[in-house]
Amino acid sequence: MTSIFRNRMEQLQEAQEALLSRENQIEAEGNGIFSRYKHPVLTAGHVPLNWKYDFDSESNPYFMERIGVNAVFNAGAIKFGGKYMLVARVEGADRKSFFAVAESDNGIDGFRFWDQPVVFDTCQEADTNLYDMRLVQHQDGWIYGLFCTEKRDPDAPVGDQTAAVAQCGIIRTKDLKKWDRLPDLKTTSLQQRNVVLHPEFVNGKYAFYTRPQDSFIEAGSGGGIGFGLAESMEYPVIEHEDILYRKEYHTVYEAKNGQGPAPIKTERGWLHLAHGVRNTAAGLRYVLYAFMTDLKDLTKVIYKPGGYFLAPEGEERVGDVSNVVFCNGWIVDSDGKVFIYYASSDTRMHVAISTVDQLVDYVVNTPEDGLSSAKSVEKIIALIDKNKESVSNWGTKAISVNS
Ligand code: M1P
Repeated sequence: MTSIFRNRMEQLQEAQEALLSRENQIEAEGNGIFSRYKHPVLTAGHVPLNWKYDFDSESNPYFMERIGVNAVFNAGAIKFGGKYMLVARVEGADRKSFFAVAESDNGIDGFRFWDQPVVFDTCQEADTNLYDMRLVQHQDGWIYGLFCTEKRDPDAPVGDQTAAVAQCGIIRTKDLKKWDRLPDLKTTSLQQRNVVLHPEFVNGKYAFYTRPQDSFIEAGSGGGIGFGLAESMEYPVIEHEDILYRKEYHTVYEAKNGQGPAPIKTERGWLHLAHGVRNTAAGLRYVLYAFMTDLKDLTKVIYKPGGYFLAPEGEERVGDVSNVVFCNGWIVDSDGKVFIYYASSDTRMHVAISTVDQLVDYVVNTPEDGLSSAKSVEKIIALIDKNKESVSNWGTKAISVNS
């Protein structure tokens, strides 16, 4: 073994161990709705060295990286066996994404990847690229992983090597180790991305949140976040999609939107997190927004807080696809604590924490987008007036308490 090989290997191992064992810290100033943690929870630096380096000093005397990993982002999340599990999108230097499970004892730091990436049947549907898994523990007993499967558009002319088709792939498991591939979801839309399985049966059927789209990038006439039912997961076919949350002019989701993780059931309704996209001179800007649907009619939006819930901040704003936050995984603990796992700029994973109570308060009490500047000012004046009254009441109470 050469000294170059040994030194490099030891330095890299030491640096990685320091990263993996770094304690995370909650950020002091939050907005009362959620609190971010300071350090990303999962990055390309967390990928095991033996996925990238040849540890044979004969065949790799310079201890050179043989397989590059570009980014780790857009992870599905689930609590399993008492651990916080992320099924991350790992993107290689070759642009191909795949899935890998990382686990942590506390959900905020100490995430470590399992020994090897997730393996399942990827031949039957000829996927070129796979990404953005939504994990759902369904009422039927299976854990489903729904993801985007992408391939070159077979109808594109030879001169166009960028045109692609996106559809929803489905796998299921009982242990996060052995995954069975089911047929891809069929809908009447040309393409699909951001498809999420609802955790409960609806009228005895499987319910899906969809995102019909005209082409690979543009949602176009797809309209927004859709909803549809399928008889079975073995032959998943949605014959009709209702649009439950439409794109709308001059909102944070005017260009497109997409369901985030599966919604959380609360006493007031189903709590949703989604991403909204608008176009700017600097490119697309992705933020997260929240809403709530009716417990009985899942297509009825009952609370629609205006504006974004979480937008990229600081280093989150920079990465491979800058100015993006994206969430496809959250975990609710039995005490109501919610771990919101979100990716920034298609590069790394973060966590923010909240509670079901706080999130419900947020969706129920945040005013809707009035869709004009005048309406925004009206809302602020109403709040100022309310505050004047509250503060004067405080005075009275304070005096009566003190006297
Ligand atoms: O680059 C931002 C995101 O773009 C796509 O999301 P959507 O289909 O909603 O525009 C996906 O490729 C996603 O993975 C990516 O983070």
